[in-house]
Amino acid sequence: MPLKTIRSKADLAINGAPPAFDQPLHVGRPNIGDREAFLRRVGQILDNQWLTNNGPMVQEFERRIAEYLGVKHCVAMCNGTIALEIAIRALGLAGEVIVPSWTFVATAHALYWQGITPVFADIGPATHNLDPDAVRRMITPRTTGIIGVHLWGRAAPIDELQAIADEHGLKLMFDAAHAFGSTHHGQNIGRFGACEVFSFHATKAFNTFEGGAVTTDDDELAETMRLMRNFGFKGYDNVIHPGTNGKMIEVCAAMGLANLDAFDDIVAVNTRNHHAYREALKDIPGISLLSYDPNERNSHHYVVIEVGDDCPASRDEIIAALHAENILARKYFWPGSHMMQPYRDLFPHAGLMLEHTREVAGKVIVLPNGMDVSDKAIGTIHAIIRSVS
Ligand code: T4K
Repeated sequence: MPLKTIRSKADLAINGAPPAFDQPLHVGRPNIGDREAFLRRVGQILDNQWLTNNGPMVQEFERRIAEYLGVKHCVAMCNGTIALEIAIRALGLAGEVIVPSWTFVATAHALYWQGITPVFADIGPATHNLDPDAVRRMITPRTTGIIGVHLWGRAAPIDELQAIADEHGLKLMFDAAHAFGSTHHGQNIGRFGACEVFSFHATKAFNTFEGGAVTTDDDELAETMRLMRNFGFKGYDNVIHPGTNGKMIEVCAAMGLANLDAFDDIVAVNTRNHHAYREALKDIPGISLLSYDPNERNSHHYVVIEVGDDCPASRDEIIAALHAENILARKYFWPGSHMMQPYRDLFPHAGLMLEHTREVAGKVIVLPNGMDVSDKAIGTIHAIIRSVS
């Protein structure tokens, strides 16, 4: 609950007033479904004495996720980053792969960690997703694939990227870390490209503590990934792929099953909050809230605002004011992956090709959302931004 009413600049913590919240209000506060249901499942795990290595809870989780998304295979993993690495390896990507810079750095790292060069293509300034023309410009003889990211759960330009991939004989996969519960043309994200990779990290709309999954309709690819996540073993004593330890553990699957039952409620709260933010923020000049297509489903997990040049306060001034009030808004994904190591040294001039990435990175603030964010908190966040602007 907010602790004070903000009417003017004098009421702001940056000007010496006490903070609005005594406990931090986080962007990534985990959503937790039915505790009793989760704890019952933990009891079953202990009774089973089966804690990991493709146990019954993980198998049930995979079945339920595949059913929910309407996809043939869900291969559960220990986190989204390892899931990306395994998908990249199983698809045989090599050389150069085109990715957006405007994403969490894990997308690029998953390639680089395997000796593949991530080549950064620019985004559309309104979509925050890959611009297909920019992708075309980055294709070279070494390019083997494209990883589209459904940033903020809004679908990447799937059809255009598929056309480019087909035209140039490239593999196409998606980083769907933000997109559990999203649709594209009414079809669930999870079924596009060669495969799609989800993150079920604690900070995501749907979480399994840590976790991830690759979904695909391709039987052979799914089988390869299942083996690769378990060191490449096919049966006892027989390794047929280079592999790693990418397994989801039973307790994470239990959390996922409890949270899957609560997912509709989580989305309802996020959506309501999103509308409340939209109503509240519309009177502040220079602040615009990124919108979701009303014809598509989306978890509405990310509340993303852009601070325009016509806003009297800068993005960083607003962030500083919110942090002083104990509201830990974030600048995700500033300054862009191309500005982070090792890519900054590898491609010192990448920014020249990333005009929209640079522009968007300077404007974005992600505000708190989720089951813990109340109408009152949104009112306070609005009052702070209005008073500082
Ligand atoms: N691709 C994309 C597009 C991604 O966004 C991500 C992950 C990945 C791939 C990789 O998936 P994973 O390998 O992570 O499954 C967080 C998450 O760690 C990361 O999963 C996520 N994206 C990224 C967008 O956000 P940080 O460095 O911002 O985390 P941190 O520790 O600052 O936490 C965020 C906020 O949440 C803080 O205010 C604290 C709060 N929090 C966090 C945790 C873990 C809680 O209140 N409770 C918690 O348990 O990266």
